Parts: sequence; structure tokens; C-alpha cells
Amino acid sequence: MRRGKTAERVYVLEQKLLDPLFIQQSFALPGECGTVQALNNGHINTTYHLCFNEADGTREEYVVQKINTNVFKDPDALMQNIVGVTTHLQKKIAARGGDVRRETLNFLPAAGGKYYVRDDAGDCWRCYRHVGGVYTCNTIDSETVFYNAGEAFGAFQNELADYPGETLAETIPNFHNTVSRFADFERAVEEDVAGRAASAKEEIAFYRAREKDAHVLLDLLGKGELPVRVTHNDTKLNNILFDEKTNKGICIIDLDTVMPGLALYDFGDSIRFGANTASEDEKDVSKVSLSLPLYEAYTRGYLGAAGASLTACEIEYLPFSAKLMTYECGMRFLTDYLNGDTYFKIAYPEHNLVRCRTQLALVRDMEQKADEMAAITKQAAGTR
Ligand code: GN1
Ligand code: MG
Repeated sequence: MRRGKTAERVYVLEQKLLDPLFIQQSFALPGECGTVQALNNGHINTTYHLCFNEADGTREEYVVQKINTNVFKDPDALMQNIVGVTTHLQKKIAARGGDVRRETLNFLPAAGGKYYVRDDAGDCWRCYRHVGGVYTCNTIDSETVFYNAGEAFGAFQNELADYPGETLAETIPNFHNTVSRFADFERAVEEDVAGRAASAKEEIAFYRAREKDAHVLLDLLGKGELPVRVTHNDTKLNNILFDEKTNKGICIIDLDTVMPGLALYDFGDSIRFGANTASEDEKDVSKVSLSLPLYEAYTRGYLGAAGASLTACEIEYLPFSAKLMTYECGMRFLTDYLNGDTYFKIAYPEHNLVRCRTQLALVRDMEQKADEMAAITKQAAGTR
């Protein structure tokens, strides 16, 4: 990797592994780099916010990401997907008189014409224009904002309804295939490469006891009872940018896993993360529960925006999908813990086990609340 010159830049380089000069030259960014800030939002890619001061006194802000090529092994296919999807969204936004600069991501081409650049160390970097006047949330207590989150993901699904799914590469094969996720989990238990299986006996038993759940949606898909759609597949609350003034979810980010999938994956994963009364890595699991008011708010927002296109079968399985996606995610955290933490970023050795325990507690709570979730869903579907 090429190195910057000033002391500050060297510090940034060594602590944060980003070279602003290399980024500037690769993406032909005008002006001079003012600040570089690491953003710690995702478990996969490494993200920075860069500010450039231009000669005429204006300031341009960019988001630069180091693509995790351990997870996304084909950056060309990945960026082709993303640029295809954002270009499609830009046309839709322009047609409805929206703000193309704020309502979807705008990636910049790098020298050579690709939408990412590879540095001397082999790392891949991409750059998009920062969206101003927005905020992100990691937890939520406002039902209105969570309603807006549901509306945003529902609208995202609608705007991609006519996108040719067959042109999208599968950036992570079998991403939400819960049956193959279960097989990965069993393999990790069996191999026990990190010698940790003994410390996770209860968790392992929990996932085994619910194996039949892993088959439910795939069986319905196999029978043709659920349609394949273009979905986001990583609908965490912090993948929405909310407008500071209106609190509406105006821009969906983290588009790496936009692929053909089930609407239920998107709905379920949003509930898993956003309707949990505790954070994903809360150590005190007594704080973990499903908030029914938040579940209701999201369901109403989502059905209001996407409901007309959903089938009766999709609506019926909304509550189940929340449980299934929580089950799947917890099992993925456990698998990674057993494999010695090779996939998700962690802050301490038991981090993945802690995350698994919160997901497990949330599944238990959803099992208790299944009837209430079904009643709320039915009511929301009836009044949309
Ligand atoms: C990862 O990158 P991030 O933090 O938005 C993961 C999701 C998990 C999530 C759990 C590509 O999402 O599937 O649900 O962590 N993304 C990938 O927090 O594996
Ligand atoms: Mg993310």
C-alpha cells in the first residue's frame, strides 16, 4: 500500500489501514483530505468517512470501504450487482421526483473503470458519496422511527420488484439457506477446531432441538408457495439512513447481499435486530425480549409499503420469519465461535458466543409470543 506523507496520515495508516492519498488518486477526488474517521457499524467490511476541502472552499464528504474479500470473494461481481441495483434505483427516484443524491448510494468509478480499486497489498477499496442530513440507529425506542424503517424496506423491495434478478450474482452462496447453515453448524461442532464446543453445550443443544424450523421456508419455496424476489438480505436497522428532519428512512445502504431471496428474509431480519429490547451483543440476556409494540410498528410500516405485492402465504409466515432469522443468525454466531472467529469481526474472544446467546434468548421469547405476533400481523394486514 502506498503511504501518505504527514504524521497524521501515517498515524491513520497504521491504526486504521487507510491511505487517503491512494484513495484520492484512485477515485480522482478533488481538493485536499481534511479528516478521516473510522466508522464502526458493520461486522464485515471496514468503513471510513473522509472529508475533502476543495480549492473553492467547498467540502465534499465520501464513505470509503475496504471490501472484506474473505467474505465477498468476487469483488467484480459484487460491484456489478451494486452498481446495477443503484443505477436502477436512481432511475426510479428521478422518475418520482426524488433526490438521487440522497435516496440511494452513488458509487464513484475508480481509475480503470471499475467501481473499486485494488492496492499493492491486494486489498479492495470502494468509494461512495456521503449522504448528508441523516442519522443511523443501532437500537430503537421510537415506534414511529421503526414504522418508518418498515416502510423504507417495503419501498426498497417494491422499487426492485422489476429488477432482473437473474442478472444478479450470488455474492454469498446459500446466504439464507437455513438448511445449509445448519449443516455448517453441525460440521463446526464435529470439527471443533478451536476446542470450544464443550463451552457451548447448551447452545448447541438449543439449535439441534429446533432443526425442523430450518426447513420450513425452504420447503414452501420448493413447493412453489413462496415467490423469489430481489431482496436486501441484511436488513439490520443500521443499514437505513434516516432523514434528520422527517425521521423517514430515506436511503438503504449495505447492498452487498442484494440477491434473489425471500421477502420473509428481509422482514424477519429487521425484526430480529430492531425489535429486540437489547442490543445484539448484550451480556445480560434478561434484558433481551421481543418488543410487541415495535413488532407492530414495523409490520404496519412494511405492509403499508410492500403489502399489496405480498402473497397471503408470505403474510402468514411473517412472524415465523422473525423467529427463523433470529435462529439462523444466532446459529451463524455460534458456528463462527466454534470455528475460531474467522467470519464476523469481534471485540473480545467470547463475543460471538455472547451474540449467539442474545439471539437464542430472543428466539425463546418469540416462541412465547407467537400467538400475539400472529394476531398483530393479521390485524395489520387487514387494515393496510
Ligand atoms: C453482518 O455487515 P453487517 O454488520 O451489516 C452479516 C449479516 C448478519 C449481521 C449480524 C454479509 O451484517 O448477515 O445478520 O452481521 N453480513 C454478512 O449483525 O454476513
Ligand atoms: Mg451493515
